[in-house]
Amino acid sequence: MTARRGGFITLEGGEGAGKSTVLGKVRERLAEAGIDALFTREPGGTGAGEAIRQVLLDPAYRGLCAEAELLLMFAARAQLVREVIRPALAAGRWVLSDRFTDASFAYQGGGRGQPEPRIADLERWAADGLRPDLTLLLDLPVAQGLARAGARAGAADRIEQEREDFFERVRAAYRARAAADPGRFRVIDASRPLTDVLDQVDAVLDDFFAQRGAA
Ligand code: T5A
Repeated sequence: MTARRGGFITLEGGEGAGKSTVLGKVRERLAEAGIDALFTREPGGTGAGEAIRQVLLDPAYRGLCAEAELLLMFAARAQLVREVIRPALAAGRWVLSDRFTDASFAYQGGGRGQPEPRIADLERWAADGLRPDLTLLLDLPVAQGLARAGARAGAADRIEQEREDFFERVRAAYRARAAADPGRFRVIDASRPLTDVLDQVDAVLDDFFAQRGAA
């Protein structure tokens, strides 16, 4: 795995899809290959963003309305783009993020029913029009992802407490976005054992880095 020029890569998927696990392995492999990469996550990734994340995930704010949720996601994103991602890309680094704007289209759009044009408008100005060069969608049946997430220690956060039909809409929205933009999305079968998922991810990244001027 080798790559000379930077770019922006995101991982997306429903609850318990395995994004954090996969990104941990990718981080090790990029480090071994001597590829300079910055890893971040959403919502969060900055001081202000992590504080906003706490509000967003705290079950105490169960009554948060969909509009406030959407704006908080983009408030954290606005800060992350300007404080972390844009400067890193300008320095020629690779940036890998656990979720980005596709998550808002899937969760706040598909899940909560917020109108797509409203989210697209926020993408333009709040996220500074930034779009990933490559997005890996870790796709798996909702029940399987929720079972994985539920098997972890700790109480469910505010969004994890949603009903299964909410996550079905999230999954459908993700898959629709992937189908509409096959040039940017690669769909990974995340229902498979971890070694198999990692092989799929490696193949996609190797191919992408090769296209981006790999040695
Ligand atoms: N959100 C976020 C929005 O609503 N809108 C937005 O715009 C954004 C950016 C973030 C929440 O915010 C929402 C989405 C989320 O609800 P979070 O805690 O970051 O909260 O939630 P997730 O991103 O969903 O992270 P999770 O930790 O729940 O899931 P991951 O990272 O996808 O899964 P991971 O790696 O922790 O794996 C889950 C478990 O499964 C095992 C792991 O070991 C772990 O125990 N596992 C596997 N087991 C078997 N086979 C495999 N292939 C496995 N892969 C992982």
